[in-house]
Amino acid sequence: MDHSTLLMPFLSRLQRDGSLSPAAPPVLRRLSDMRGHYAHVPPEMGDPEIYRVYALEVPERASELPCSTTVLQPGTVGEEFFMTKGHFHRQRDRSEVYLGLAGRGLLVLATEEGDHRVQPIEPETVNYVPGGWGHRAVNVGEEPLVFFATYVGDAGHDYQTVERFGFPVRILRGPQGPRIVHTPPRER
Ligand code: M6P
Ligand code: ZN
Repeated sequence: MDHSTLLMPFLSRLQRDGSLSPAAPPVLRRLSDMRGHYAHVPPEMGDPEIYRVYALEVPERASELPCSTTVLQPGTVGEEFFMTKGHFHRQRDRSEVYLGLAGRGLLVLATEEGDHRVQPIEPETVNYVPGGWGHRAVNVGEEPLVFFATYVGDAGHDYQTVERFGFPVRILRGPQGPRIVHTPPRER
């Protein structure tokens, strides 16, 4: 054990608004931070907050388990439900776990080969995200979607792959609830 990198035990509490306290200042993602992610952005949309991430102050190294909560607002951009950017792990084989805390959402998982899965995220769900699977959360409910995440510390975030190739499906508001729409590679 390398005692020079040993952390002190600490406690953080989940707040009613989904934040963790103490935690680092939240990372905020507005619509303007998500250029290229939504299929069609109506010009009159303004620049709403889409989500924020509260992360514990843990170094991103292999021996640690970074933890965060994400608070994803309800709403749509055109027909498309509010969602996170989504990412692969830079170190592709690193895994992650999501625990649903509040609201009603879907987790879209995809491999670079084009395989995909869609799973619920809601209170009492535990989503296991194996290495190699890109992941994006989508709020399909009327309340903020709140979930807890923890992942292998040296995973890293690769956003570029999602920006270039998109996900194989989009989640749109339909008359009978969320519609999962397959996206041809050219239109992602
Ligand atoms: C979860 C974790 C974080 C991630 C966040 C927002 O809290 O997976 O690592 O940063 O969701 O997702 P994204 O980084 O794709 O915007
Ligand atoms: Zn991740």
